[in-house]
Amino acid sequence: MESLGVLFTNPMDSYLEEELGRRFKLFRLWDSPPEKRKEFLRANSGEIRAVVGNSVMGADADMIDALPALEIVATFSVGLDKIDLDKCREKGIRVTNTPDVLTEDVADLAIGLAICTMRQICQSDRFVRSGVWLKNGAYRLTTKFSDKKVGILGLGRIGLAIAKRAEAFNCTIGYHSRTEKPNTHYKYYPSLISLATNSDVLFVACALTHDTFHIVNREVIDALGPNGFLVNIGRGPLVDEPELVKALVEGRLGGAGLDVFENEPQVPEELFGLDNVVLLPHVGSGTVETRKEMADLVIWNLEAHVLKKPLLTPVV
Ligand code: 8YV
Repeated sequence: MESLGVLFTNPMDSYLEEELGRRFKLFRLWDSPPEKRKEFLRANSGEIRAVVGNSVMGADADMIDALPALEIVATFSVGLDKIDLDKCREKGIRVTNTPDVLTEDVADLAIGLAICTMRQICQSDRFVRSGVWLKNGAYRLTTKFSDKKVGILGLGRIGLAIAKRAEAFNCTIGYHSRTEKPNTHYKYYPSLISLATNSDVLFVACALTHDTFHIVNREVIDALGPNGFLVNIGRGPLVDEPELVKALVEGRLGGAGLDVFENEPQVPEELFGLDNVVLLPHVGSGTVETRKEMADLVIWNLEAHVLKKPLLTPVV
């Protein structure tokens, strides 16, 4: 196994790093300063046959071109948006991701974010801590989550898990995706605008691709309206962030619960002062249990590749 040279693109998980280091020859990209990375790749290109990246840095066209011996990209994420999949296909490079193991955590967080935003849980906590309760009395009334119309953009594994949870809150569920899903009783909306118009809370849970970049635009935000809430646990660039900020500042959108942003870890400062937003640092899959399962999947995929066995979670 040590003969497999693995490029680790950024520090993402200490357990994964240790285990990769024990099994393979690990090249840490961040060991070289950003301006020397091209050189670093060139110097080690003969040995690097695998890349392990994540939602921060994967394998783009430049990296793939710089690594002629590359055989597999095993990403520590379910999202594939940081990998040039077409180039991998073209060059016969295998790609694996970490589906299923993180579905529950991300769906739990999505529902948590919706309730947190609508019931203003974080703001209420600050109200108590800052002593305002003592001084000013009761907190203002907030918005109920149960019984609401929930819209889900992207009814994949995570979207379905959100729907299942929302059903337990007696919500009615609608969704939009490229095509209608055969085995669900949820209402399908062929257009995102019509889904947003008919939703109190819109969950963004689709993959980021060329087609879905800024899919939640001004029109969609306005269709959700001043009493509507947006929850994004997918990817920041799915939402036109400047339009979202404007709508929140101008009161054209009721509120937003955001785990992801367009230019992480940058978050628009205009949002910091707003009481109707909850801002999280991309922690959807961030539990000890799930990150361990994700790491094991990455390792097992690489081992399977070395042993020429079927990959566990192949994408390409
Ligand atoms: C992680 C994610 O944040 O799975 C994804 O697509 O965005 C996350 O699980 C990340 O890749 C962990 O480093």
